[in-house]
Amino acid sequence: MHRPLAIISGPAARTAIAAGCARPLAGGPLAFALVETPAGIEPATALAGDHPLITPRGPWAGFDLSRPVIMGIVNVTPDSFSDGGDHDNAEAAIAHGRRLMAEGADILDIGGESTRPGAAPVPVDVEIARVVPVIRALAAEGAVISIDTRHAAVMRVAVEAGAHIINDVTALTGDPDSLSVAADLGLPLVLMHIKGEPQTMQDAPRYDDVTAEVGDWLAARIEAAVAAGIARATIAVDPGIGFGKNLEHNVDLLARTGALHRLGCPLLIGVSRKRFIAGLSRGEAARDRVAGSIAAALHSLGQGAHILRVHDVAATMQAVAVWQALQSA
Ligand code: 8Y4
Repeated sequence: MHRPLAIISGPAARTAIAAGCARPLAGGPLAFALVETPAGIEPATALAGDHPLITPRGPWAGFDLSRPVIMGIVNVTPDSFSDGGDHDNAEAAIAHGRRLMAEGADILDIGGESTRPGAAPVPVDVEIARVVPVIRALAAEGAVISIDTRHAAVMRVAVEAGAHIINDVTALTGDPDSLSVAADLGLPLVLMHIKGEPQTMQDAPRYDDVTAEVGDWLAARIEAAVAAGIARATIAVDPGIGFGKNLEHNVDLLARTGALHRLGCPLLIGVSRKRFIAGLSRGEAARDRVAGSIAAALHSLGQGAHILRVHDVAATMQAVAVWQALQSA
């Protein structure tokens, strides 16, 4: 288990690399001076140049990953939009997706099943009926679409409707057909960590070392995917903030999220409006968690995250533009 320590940002990163005091983190723009290994703490310069903490990532899904990629969230669930019928839901979701595209989202993540603890399970045909018209409409307008699903049947029809990326919060463990269907489809994919099932995942989750265990689980899922015929270069990983984790676990995982670069894959982080923000602050409702979401998003970029999954695309893009200008100054 190797963790980058003493992560350096901004102009100092380039200076430290040029001086032979640090190595680029996952290809840059950050650097790291130290690495924690099972044997102790060592200089990063002791690592071989082809170590996965150092090697560049991407391209992934057509993105070169030289700048942060913004994935905007489009829910097609009745509780997120009108109380009207499926047609109203689809129309509202399409309008929302258009707005996120106009705000500059690189990817739209379209989901038709709530994975909130206690949410009623949705039959697969209902999930399909919700997402397909939204994918069709937004893909036809040029959006890059990811399908947020843990069901193989939904993956198949979503891709027929124009989806480009599979985002599975169960890392292809949620359906016995997912590994083979994803391999057959051959699209870029996000493998997210979850502990337990969505319904019960928040019932007293336990870890000895959450960052190490999430990393080991994701490593095993990468190997399962590769064994099923999925190309390694198509896989992005995600620690799954809030999915079978309490406040302390989420904070630990975000603080050390750079450790996941040992997996050698692009890193996606989803913190937007999540409950841990309220837990660290004043118990705010989801709509009042934007500032904390942006703080966590910029922190994630400072740990070398490549892709951010967010509700508030315009606000995040503004924050990222400022962060990036200061990185490359
Ligand atoms: C308010 C609104 C508060 C939404 C919490 C939430 C992730 C994900 C979700 C993630 C990836 C959510 C589908 C949870 N989170 N996919 N999906 N990574 N890859 N909750 O972190 O947004 S749904």
